[in-house]
Amino acid sequence: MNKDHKVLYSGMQATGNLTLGNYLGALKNWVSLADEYECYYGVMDLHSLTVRQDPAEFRKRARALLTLYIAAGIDPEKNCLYLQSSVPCHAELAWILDCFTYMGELSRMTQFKDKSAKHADNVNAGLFTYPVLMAADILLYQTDVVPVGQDQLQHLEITRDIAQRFNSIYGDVFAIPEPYIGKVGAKIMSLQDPSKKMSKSDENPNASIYLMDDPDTIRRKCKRAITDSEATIAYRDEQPGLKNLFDIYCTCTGKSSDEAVAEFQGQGYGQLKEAVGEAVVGILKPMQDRMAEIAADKSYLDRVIKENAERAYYSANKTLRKVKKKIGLTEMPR
Ligand code: ATP
Ligand code: LTN
Repeated sequence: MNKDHKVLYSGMQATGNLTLGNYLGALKNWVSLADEYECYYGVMDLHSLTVRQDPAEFRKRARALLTLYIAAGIDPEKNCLYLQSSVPCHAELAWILDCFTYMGELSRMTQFKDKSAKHADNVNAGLFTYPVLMAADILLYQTDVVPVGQDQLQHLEITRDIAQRFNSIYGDVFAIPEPYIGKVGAKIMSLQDPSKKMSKSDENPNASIYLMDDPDTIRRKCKRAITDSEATIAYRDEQPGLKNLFDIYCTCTGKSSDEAVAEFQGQGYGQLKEAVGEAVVGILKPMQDRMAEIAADKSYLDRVIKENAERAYYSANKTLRKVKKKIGLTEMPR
């Protein structure tokens, strides 16, 4: 981990089956940032508790997500990959920051409004204070940049507001984080409705390619992707289904859209869909194989979980101790 570099923080929730959208839109970019920043990537298992989880399934899922980070190419020796719940400072700072956050601010969060409308039977207080826990995640590590999707920008904004409010009372305790907007904002759309983003909560399983889909399923989903009846190979907004297939193809192969359009000129949509399927299999299959290898070595993963949590705790606790001292909580006598 490069301590001379700026600090980068991000994470994903251990809920649902991750899709190709999560990989191409987030995880793949994280891999390339390791040399440039001191990176912390959390498995946000405390955030997942806003929804009821099956305990055994949940425990497996959190480990699997950490395994996926490693299999995707994030080196756990150079970066800090850890489970949020292994570092108690997150929950502790979240409580303190709760007392510096207003009900009115939290009521304006669009994710809260959306999710409480969707899960009207379980609008718990955790769902309401979710952004404060996220602020704690980020602020504990003196983070400079946070790569997040468009939907999380509002949470980053409230994080900055809370940090500035705290700093204006107690001095410069927290670094003020900036959003990190990736170079290619690969937003992958649903294969069945290209006006919607590919999402792990989509009810139609053909709409999303899951990272754990086997090669035949991936090929089949690509073949069935919705295109159009124009029968012309082009990369343009008027043909959104085709454009999405090109986006997937280009992000998987590293080709530009011009190169890809030239490659398939004169061919049918069927050939393009086949090539997209192969390109996705070419990326996902090796990653799945690596995941199986890592998962088979339980002691390796246990060691990664323990060592990285210790490193994360060391950094997080430095900030937490400073916060406690500033607000006047009693330090443990030596
Ligand atoms: P949900 O379906 O539950 O809303 P999601 O699939 O949108 O979940 P998140 O957990 O909200 O996933 O996002 C994890 C990360 O993946 C975020 O950084 C988000 O921007 C990114 N991401 C999710 N879906 C896509 C997509 N279709 N294209 C690009 N990036 C995506
Ligand atoms: N809310 C985010 C996950 C998340 C996160 C974070 C992202 C929790 N804490 C801190 C960046 C930094 C999501 O749902 N994608």
